[in-house]
Amino acid sequence: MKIERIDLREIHMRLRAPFETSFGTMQNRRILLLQVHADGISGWGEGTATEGPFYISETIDTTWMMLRDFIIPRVLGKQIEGPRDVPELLRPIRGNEMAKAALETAVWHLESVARGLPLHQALGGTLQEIPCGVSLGIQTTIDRMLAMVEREVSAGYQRIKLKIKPGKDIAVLREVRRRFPKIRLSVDANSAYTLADANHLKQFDELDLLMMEQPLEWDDMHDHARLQAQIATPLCLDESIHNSRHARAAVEMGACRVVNIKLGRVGGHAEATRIQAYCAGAGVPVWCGGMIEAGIGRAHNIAMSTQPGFIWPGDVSASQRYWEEDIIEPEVEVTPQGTIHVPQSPGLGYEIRERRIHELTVRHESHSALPESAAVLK
Ligand code: OSB
Ligand code: MG
Repeated sequence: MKIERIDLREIHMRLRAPFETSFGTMQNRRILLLQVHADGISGWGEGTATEGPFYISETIDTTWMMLRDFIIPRVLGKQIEGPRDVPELLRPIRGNEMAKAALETAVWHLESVARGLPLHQALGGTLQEIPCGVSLGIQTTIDRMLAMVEREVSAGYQRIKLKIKPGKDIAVLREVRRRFPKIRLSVDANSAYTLADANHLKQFDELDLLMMEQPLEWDDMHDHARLQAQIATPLCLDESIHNSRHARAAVEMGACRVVNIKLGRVGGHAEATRIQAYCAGAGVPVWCGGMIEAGIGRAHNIAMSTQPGFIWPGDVSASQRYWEEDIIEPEVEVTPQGTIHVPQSPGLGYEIRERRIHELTVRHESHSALPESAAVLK
């Protein structure tokens, strides 16, 4: 296929409710969408960077800039065999995984359309139905958190994850565990603690948690290994894992016993596939993390999660938990058993609501191979 044109769009969407983590609160989501055109068809990818560099270092504006100035020029006009060529073309560019993933995932979508295959099949996925969990933001009161847990457990979700930070942790957790003694429960600190908090975090062992996600600094595997040696709760790394080398290092040094895979954070489907394969071989469960995606990112997450290494329920939940109206048709729905049926039609398996995307667009650039490399449309 020859990459003829790449469209970058920024859309604005408002979450139905604010989402609070240890690094801040979000409600207005600025989302980058990328559409790649080749051989008369197109594929879509979604950038997952947030507005500020508070989860990992990338932001929507750094991803836009890296795509425009470095990534798109390396692929535009090129004849490629398929999506597996994309990481190779981008190898000289260091880091910037979320920017690369927006393009790489779009090329996977395009190829699956070209081959008439559902994306999950093109990726080698086998599951027809994936297990789902939810990630609940920090709440102002324990009662509010209990009410949210109640709602999601009743909806069928198979795992409840609570965002925590110092001062908003053990008391809430004890109450949730007392009220829901049987549920699969986990926590995510987004790097809000230090190794000096080890004794405090050790108290969490009494709560029978499935895992504790990224308690320490985003780039500190060494201290995670030291913490894991002191606590029984399995650690899961999110922010620290940007590629399969990181996953192997973390597992080998004992920095985690579970891995969260996010397509954006690891640079796309090829690397996500490699990480889950390594983890499956090492006996380390992986699960699909979320970045408050709109429907295109959500559909990519679903396809990714059909691979055999994805053992635990992901943070992949119904569109309606986030948005009044999503950008795909049908929207992502979750069964009363807390699963998503993987769509079996070619491509993403969801139609893209291009009119809706048009309405939500605040910026659009079209980069063409010929005759000019870039034309700003809006
Ligand atoms: O750490 O998993 C995280 C959202 C934004 C940034 C980081 C994280 C999250 C979530 C939300 O936990 C998961 C979702 O519901 O999409
Ligand atoms: Mg996380």
